[in-house]
Amino acid sequence: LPITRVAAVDLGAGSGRVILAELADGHLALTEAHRFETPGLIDPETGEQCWDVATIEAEVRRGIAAAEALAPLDSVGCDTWGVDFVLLDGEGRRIGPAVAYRDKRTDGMMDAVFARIAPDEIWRRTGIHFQPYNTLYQLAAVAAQHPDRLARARHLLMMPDWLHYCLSGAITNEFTIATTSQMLNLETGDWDPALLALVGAAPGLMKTPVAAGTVIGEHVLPSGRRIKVVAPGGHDTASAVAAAPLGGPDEAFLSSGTWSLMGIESPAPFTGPDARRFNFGNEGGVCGRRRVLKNLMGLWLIQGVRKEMGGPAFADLVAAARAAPAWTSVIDPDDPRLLNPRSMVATLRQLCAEAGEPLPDGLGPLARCVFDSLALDYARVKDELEVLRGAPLTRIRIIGGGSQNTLLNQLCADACRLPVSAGPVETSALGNACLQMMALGAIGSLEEARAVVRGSFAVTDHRPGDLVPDAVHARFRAAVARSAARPRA
Ligand code: ADP
Ligand code: LRH
Repeated sequence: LPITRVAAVDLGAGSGRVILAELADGHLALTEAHRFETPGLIDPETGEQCWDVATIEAEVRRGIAAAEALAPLDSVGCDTWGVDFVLLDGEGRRIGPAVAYRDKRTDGMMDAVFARIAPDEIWRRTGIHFQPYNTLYQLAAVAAQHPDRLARARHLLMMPDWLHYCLSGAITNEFTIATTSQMLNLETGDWDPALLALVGAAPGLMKTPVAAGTVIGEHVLPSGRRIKVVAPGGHDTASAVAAAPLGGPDEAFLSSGTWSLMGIESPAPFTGPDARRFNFGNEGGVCGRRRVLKNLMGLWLIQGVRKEMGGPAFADLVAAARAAPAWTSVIDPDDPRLLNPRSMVATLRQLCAEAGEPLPDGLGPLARCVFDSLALDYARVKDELEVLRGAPLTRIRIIGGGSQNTLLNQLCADACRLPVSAGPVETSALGNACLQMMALGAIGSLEEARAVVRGSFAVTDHRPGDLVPDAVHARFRAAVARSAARPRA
């Protein structure tokens, strides 16, 4: 059998990588060709917090060339974080900066949108969870703050679509990333005309989404050789879950990176009152699946602590947390003040003070506060998922960079009182590569892709050990209730 080689471009909000994936004799091997910190910038005119898309494009091109230097590629495909986009004019030129989802331009925008359409109606149309940074509210901000940009725009490309455009010139919108916008109609799978009109977006601004695994164009390598461009699951979480070695419908996934995305895979969406009440979303998956999940603040919190504490290695940070006393300071990790705080450390301490918890001091206690709080959050979502599906879960599969955190994996098992399996680490790149290989005919189905992943990568199991006492869960629930009762800015 011939060897199939693809380049998976995977951009997380924390770091980007280009990975060479090689399939030979039913075995998949990954080689990292290039890695970089996802560059951001402040727009000099508006002060908006943006992605440095020129540098991102250059890094991606460099990475693809580096992968090709390792072995001749058959194709390339890109996945990125959700919700962010680029506007293009009629000549294909970018309009304005690529503003990042944590920028404060969306402050107050949810309420502005809700004044014109009831949130229940948005939910009925999209089945997507409410987050202030969803594309819907970002576009409402563009309409309010820069109407000229929207008036000139002829295309809206989500970040992976924009990368595909840079690489091939093809203008497409891919389905999985489109669902993160909260503007795709759950029933039609196409952009919802009422929501487009609401933000003043022309009907043709986005194209009818193509399915993950579609060949959308060609990329010309520096050598002049042409390779296929395949849209994988453009949303990194869709790609990650595509490659998650889920053992059946009773297993939950926890995609652990800058965010913690926790949920279940389902053939049908969950649109009932429990899903709405708990704020679960039904994101579009590959091959007709849905991800019924929740966005939790995740390792963004530890990234912030790390930055303010002199940038220790993640392994040292985990060791410091392990040495600190357990379940001492617990907070609600999803408090909106943690989305983009001036100081992560000061805000974590402030939340501890408000919850009547001891103030963590120093690297170990701060990291411990983050990991303990995240583990308790996972337990809360586990309970909610069990209510939603009316049946217990049997295992949690942690995938992504955060699956290397053996302390957090164990805390998750102890708090959720369930077995945890950790790995693979580069699941987004893996799922991206698998969908490319399906488009190339080298892998027959998603089931086969998951079997290949299972046979090619080891996972580490954690059994529940020191179960977390009920009193700790109660302290956590009190912190969450306090945070929910706070008036929103
Ligand atoms: P994203 O793609 O969202 O940027 P990743 O999946 O790359 O995120 O995960 C990054 C996170 O993984 C880091 O914030 C860190 O918390 C965790 N991580 C990375 N390496 C290690 C390690 N060696 N030990 C423990 N945690 C790690
Ligand atoms: C994780 C992720 C997540 C959300 C967020 C904005 O990287 O894609 O699923 O969409 O970024």
